[in-house]
Amino acid sequence: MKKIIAIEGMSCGHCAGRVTDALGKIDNVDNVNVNLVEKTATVELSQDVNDIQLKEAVQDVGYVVTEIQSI
Ligand SMILES: [Cu+2]
Repeated sequence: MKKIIAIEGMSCGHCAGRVTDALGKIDNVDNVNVNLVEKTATVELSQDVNDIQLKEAVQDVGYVVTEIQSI
């Protein structure tokens, strides 16, 4: 499954790298793709990961999650 995480506050490749690393460390997150223009991170999951866990990982590195959508 995939989830699209809407994130406020990312402005450059450094931000994208921080978010990618933070999400990539979570168990069952197989792949992370940050889109700076759309202000999203798309995560591919081998098993469901709780939205709260995704949100906290992003917020711990300094960005704000506004929405998480399962696709
Ligand atoms: Cu930045």
